[in-house]
Amino acid sequence: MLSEKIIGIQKEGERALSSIKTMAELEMWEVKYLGRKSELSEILKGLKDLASEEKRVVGPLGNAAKESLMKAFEETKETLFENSIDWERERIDVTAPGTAVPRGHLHPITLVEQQIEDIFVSLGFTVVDGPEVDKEWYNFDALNIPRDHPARDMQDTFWIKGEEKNKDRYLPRTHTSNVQVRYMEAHTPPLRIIIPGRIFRNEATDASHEHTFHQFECLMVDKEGVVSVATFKHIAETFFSQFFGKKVRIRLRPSFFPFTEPSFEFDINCILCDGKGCPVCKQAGWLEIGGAGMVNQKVFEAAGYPRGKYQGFAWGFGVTRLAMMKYKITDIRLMMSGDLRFIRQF
Ligand code: FA5
Repeated sequence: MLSEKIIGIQKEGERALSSIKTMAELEMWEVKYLGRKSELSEILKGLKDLASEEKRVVGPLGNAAKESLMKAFEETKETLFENSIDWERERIDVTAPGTAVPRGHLHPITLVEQQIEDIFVSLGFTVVDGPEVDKEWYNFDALNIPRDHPARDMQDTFWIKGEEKNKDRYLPRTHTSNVQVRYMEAHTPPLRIIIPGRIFRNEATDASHEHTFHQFECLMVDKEGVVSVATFKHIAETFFSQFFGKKVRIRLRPSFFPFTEPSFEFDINCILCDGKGCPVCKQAGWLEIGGAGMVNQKVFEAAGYPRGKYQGFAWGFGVTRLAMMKYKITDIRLMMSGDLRFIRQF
């Protein structure tokens, strides 16, 4: 009796399975034929109450029917899944041309800044950062430029509204020299640092002057008698020769900066005409690059160093102007114009 019933269930289940078309139907089928409350499960649960002879026949038959239905169920599930995939849509054409991903790139000033940093790091210098908005003290007073001194006029300054009456005002720095005393307050010589950064000046702009541009500062300090003007000249010549990839000579001219004594402007021989004279160097054979000098003892004092113990040089120049020379750009205003036709050339 039970054996016939089991065979009947199996046949009916197999027939029902063959006409199933969707996953939802299959789930219902599973509950009906293999679920915990299915007829077949009830029979198998009741095996324990059967006489042992009957058990020996019904048991294996019931388990075989269950296994066979489970196998058929898995096969149908697989077939339904495969049929549900739209193979045409999923097809990947490996020969189709790819879509180019637009790539960004670095600004010419960043490229030049990175090259400068690489050269100086190879010479044993450390790259130091500093605030773009700083106290008046670090930008001026600590560098021997007191509030009412005419030297303040050398760098036209932007003042921040509301700061005018404050004793120690904040201002957008007018040069990277603001980091000199900041760094020396926290470090004792020997020190070799470079400070690249953005600076701000309240200036009328023209082809070679911007109100916002990049400068670069170099500071090397050691005990009295170790670092001299000759050290500066050697480092500067080594740097510019590496930067332009050819031998560059330096020329010093006497000048004045309140934070250096003696002070000089320095020129490099024109890299376009090699010193012969051309329109870029205005036939002089030399190009003005920056300012330099031996650090004034008053600056060391402002940093808390004892007078006369240390000696060093500092120099600064316009990174923006150096980038112009390198890439032969004739108008500085292009650099910050945001004009993509210009930027995309680098
Ligand atoms: C200074 O800013 C000094 N702090 C440099 C210095 C550092 C001297 C350490 C001694 C010791 P100056 O104002 O001359 O100096 O500017 C330095 C360089 O910045 C110039 O030689 C020039 O290359 C660049 N520069 C100055 N003004 C502008 C401007 N408006 N636009 C673009 N570049 C400029």
